[in-house]
Amino acid sequence: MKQYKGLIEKYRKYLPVTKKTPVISLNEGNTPLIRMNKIEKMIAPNVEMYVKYEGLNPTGSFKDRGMTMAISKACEKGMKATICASTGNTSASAAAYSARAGIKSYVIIPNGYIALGKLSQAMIHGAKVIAVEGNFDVALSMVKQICEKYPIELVNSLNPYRIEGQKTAAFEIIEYLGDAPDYHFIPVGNAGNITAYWKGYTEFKAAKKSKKLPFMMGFQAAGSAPIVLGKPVENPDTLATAIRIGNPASWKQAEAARDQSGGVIDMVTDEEIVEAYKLLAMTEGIYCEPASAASIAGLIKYGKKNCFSKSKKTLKIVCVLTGHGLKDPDRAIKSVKFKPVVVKPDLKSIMKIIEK
Ligand code: AN7
Repeated sequence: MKQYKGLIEKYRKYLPVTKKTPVISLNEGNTPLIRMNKIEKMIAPNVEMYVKYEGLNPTGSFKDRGMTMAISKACEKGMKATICASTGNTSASAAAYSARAGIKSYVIIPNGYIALGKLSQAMIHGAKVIAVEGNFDVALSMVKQICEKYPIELVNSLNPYRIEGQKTAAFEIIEYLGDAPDYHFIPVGNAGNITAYWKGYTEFKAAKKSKKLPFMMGFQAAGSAPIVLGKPVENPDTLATAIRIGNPASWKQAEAARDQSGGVIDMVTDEEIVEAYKLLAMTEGIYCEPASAASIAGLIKYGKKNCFSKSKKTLKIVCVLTGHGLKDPDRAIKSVKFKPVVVKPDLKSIMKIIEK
């Protein structure tokens, strides 16, 4: 049996790599597309719904797809250090891939707004973690200034190789479904991922690997929705800390994906995000982080608007679950009413709770 060796080996033909590029990989990509039999029935009778479970990448988020490319290309250039601003997942991925490459990693995070799992990853992989008293947008502006002056590779999605790696998720969806889906739902933060998926879908269509293009349906959190509002948000706020971003770097590209596909960029409230997050976990057995649930919340919102039931054909819908639920266990514990009950170690006490 041939072992899967990561997305650079699989999609080499479609990526800007050569024989000389040292491939830094953790066998990322190849994540499952899972049918949501219960939730699809709540959306509309003619809907076939799937999640692309990107939380199953090596560091638990889609960032690994971009990072294998960014770090491989940094090594090809002979760079000895990487830096990123991050709401958490980019830093976890950059730290892991930099460790694997044997180069230094610096990460700048907004102090107090990083989920615990993500922080632990950056730390254990040996990154130098710097927490600024400011939000992600402030951190990104610092990082850009540093990279102008010092020979450190910027590995945020401003790095074009990140987008190249991330577009492979669209390739996988097309290969699995035999064509692109009708609708693609995705959370939007810094807007790199929606840019990457659109690039992937359009490239595979041009290569005649698919016939159609999906409507791109991007969702920001209501308290951090600059693209929806049409202006930067100075103090972005949402419990979905991964997408707590007020001035997305790929703003224009996200609008282009929306407009070229005929889709939307809209917002969902924190309440809608948590509701979708719990629904997915409790009815389908899938644990994602809150930001990821924005795609599901968006689908529920458009289902309620009868967006799909007007169509006579079966509509295929893919929602991207960008990060694993274990990234942010604090949010899960805060979201569930039934807390563990402490009892004496005897059957009677335990049965009392079970039978309640
Ligand atoms: C789980 O890690 O921006 O729209 O610094 O972690 O491509 O930014 C994370 C973003 C969605 C938004 N879901 O993707 C970072 C960071 C999760 C994320 C997004 C992020 P983009």
